[in-house]
Amino acid sequence: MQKTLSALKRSFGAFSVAVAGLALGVGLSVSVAHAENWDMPMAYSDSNFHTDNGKIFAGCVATATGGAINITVHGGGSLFGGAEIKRAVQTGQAVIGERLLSAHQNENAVFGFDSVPFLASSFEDSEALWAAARPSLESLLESQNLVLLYSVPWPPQGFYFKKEVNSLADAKGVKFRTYNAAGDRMAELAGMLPVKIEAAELNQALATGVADGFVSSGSTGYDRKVWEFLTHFYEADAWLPRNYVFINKDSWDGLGQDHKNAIRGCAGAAEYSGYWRSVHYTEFTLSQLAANGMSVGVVSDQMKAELQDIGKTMTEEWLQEAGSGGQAIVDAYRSR
Ligand code: PCA
Repeated sequence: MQKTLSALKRSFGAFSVAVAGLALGVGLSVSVAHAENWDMPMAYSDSNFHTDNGKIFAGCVATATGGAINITVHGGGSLFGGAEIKRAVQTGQAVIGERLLSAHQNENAVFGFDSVPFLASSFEDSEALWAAARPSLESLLESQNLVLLYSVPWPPQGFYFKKEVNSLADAKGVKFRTYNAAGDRMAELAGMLPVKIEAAELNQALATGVADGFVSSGSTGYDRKVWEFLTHFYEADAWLPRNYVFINKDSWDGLGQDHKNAIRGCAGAAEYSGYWRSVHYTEFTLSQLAANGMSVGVVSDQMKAELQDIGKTMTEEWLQEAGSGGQAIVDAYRSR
């Protein structure tokens, strides 16, 4: 067993930490009478891979702590809506939660590092960018009474419409649902009319004509069955925004080292498996959009060039807003 464990550790990097965490959990004798029960609000649908990954993480923590910490995942914004989750965890209304990192871009531009158009538009680049940004994000969150546990990217972002769109001129004036400041700015520069809406409210917005298009991945289009309202998905690979799971710092500081190790181990495993689930979900969800009657394809060359121009403007704007902190992330990413 010992030999098998160390072989696993050598081959699986972050995943090995979880194996160690689980092994530790098996050896613990915990009185479940003192079990802690934590709520974990998450913003995306119960069927989504982030949410499912969060449930597996919760199961891992229960096992690795010998039943001392039980986390209940509340998907689809059912306990707190997406926009409320960070504050809820900061203030201890929930111990742990998940949120879209770039949703906090208005608070501090550094949070938007993952939504700078075309800075990182593949899974590999997204991981390299995350490695460059992680230390800054950890300290930024720590200054807000939060401890970062793990982060998983969404698939690459594209555009949904109700009609064929081959250039920005075709998209002009479209009421366009976004989920962060970068999406708003991109829509604005493209001549569309941005409206920020949580994924959980997307269907209602499409059904009532509040939005006739949106930015997202194949994943959210599939989760929300948007073929009921829209006809086209254009792959643009504009960016890969990340979700992150975080815990209230006071709660974290109150944990014993064994439980911290167990949670860190499970978080490493969740980051690793979440990444691969996102990779595999990409093709699956695009094929499902097509199977349900949508036209799915890459943006036209003209549209791509127009979007890249917008990307240049937005990169300059972001670097200005994010200051030396943002520049340090980009430098670290580019010098890899
Ligand atoms: N889905 C989420 C964020 C990015 C994505 O692919 C959404 O549309 O809200």
